[in-house]
Amino acid sequence: GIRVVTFGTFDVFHVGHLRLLERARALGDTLIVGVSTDEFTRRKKDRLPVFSESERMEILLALRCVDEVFPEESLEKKREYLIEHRADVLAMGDDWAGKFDEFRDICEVIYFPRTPAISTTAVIEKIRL
Ligand code: C2G
Repeated sequence: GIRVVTFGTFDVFHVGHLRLLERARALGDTLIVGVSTDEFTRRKKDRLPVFSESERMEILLALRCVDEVFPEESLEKKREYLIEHRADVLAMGDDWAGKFDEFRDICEVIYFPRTPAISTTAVIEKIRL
């Protein structure tokens, strides 16, 4: 079967995350999600996630569209992860458009349009008000 891999933090899970995962899953038979560790998230976003990596992985694994999860520790390991998980397709939201084209030598690389007007930051702001 076709193995699709995607990566992300998926903190404060929302419908933008869900739509991305469902579209990614629809590209193949198995969806494997690399979930950014707390430490990697701190470096990437300059703040700790609201939910811990084990909580975020638990939520993702419970979704019908997700088959497997693994911790993503850095951007530099992306090629390693794609090989290890035998990715046929790498699927990402288009906030990363072009950023992962270097992996087209080992898998198909697809960028999906982001769901407009929803983000973890927007959710945090909405609750804060
Ligand atoms: N997403 C989306 N629409 C939104 C918000 C997010 O389609 N409104 C998608 C993003 O494009 C991404 C996925 O949901 O593909 C996860 O988003 P984040 O948790 O913000 O992931 P990010 O921190 O960008 O991690 O190796 C790359 C990364 O670790 C990406």
